[in-house]
Amino acid sequence: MLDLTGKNALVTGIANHRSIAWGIAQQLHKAGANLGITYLPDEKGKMEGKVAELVEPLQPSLFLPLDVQQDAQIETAFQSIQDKWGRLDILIHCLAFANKDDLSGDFSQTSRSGFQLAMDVSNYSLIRLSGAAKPLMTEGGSIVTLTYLGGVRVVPNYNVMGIAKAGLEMSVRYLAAELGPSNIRVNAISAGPIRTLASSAVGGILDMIHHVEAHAPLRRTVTQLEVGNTAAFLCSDLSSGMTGQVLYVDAGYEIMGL
Ligand code: 0WE
Repeated sequence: MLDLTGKNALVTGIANHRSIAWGIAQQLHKAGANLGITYLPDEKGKMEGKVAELVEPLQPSLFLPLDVQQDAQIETAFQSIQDKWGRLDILIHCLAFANKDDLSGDFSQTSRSGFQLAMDVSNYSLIRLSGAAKPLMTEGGSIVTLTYLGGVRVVPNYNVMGIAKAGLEMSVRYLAAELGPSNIRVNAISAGPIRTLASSAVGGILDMIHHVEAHAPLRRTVTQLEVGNTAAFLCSDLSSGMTGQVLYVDAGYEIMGL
């Protein structure tokens, strides 16, 4: 059934045990995938140590620094994949960033540099990593990214990230159209709000979670492992006929009008 044995999967975006990317990595591992994990390098190497310790039980065969704002790091990472694996099958993109100042207050006051930062990290990085992955996905492949409802509807304070996610969802469609002939599928998961390092830094996230618990059809939020299961499905042959799609893993919240 859902079998990823022999598949080489690169997972980006793990920061700690709450990361959605961590939920995805665990489910891909459970399905038998061979993992490569990237982390965001910092000066003191703190992140490297923390993420290395977290992912150790999954026995990744690659562990690479990757700051998607650095072209040289992207090149080095994919060279390492080429050298070590020869072939890539799965790319998991769980990266987003905006200045905290741009996630509250008046959207009309978004700075040019803040807009560019959000777009670069949260949208362009998918385009760039997909372009780097394409020549390595010689037996087809699956690319999965994470999006959020705030990219298609106005969610208070999501602001510039909403514009980045709207663009990201369109990037998914253009990439799906280009990469389809190479049997590389590109899809997005639109996850409901989850307490993570990123979302916990946002004022009012707990109120949003309580709102979803009260109003979503399933009367609860979703977990990182549930998002991970959908990612595993999108990476497997069970979804071989799907590309360019946005799948909502949100306890049904997206269907509600009030
Ligand atoms: O996409 C996200 C998180 C995006 C995010 C969060 C932060 C917080 C800390 C991007 N950059 C930063 N930069 C920081 O300095 N989510 C879907 C979670 C999220 O973020 C929100 C939300 C939700 C939900 C921001 C405002 C309103 C709702």
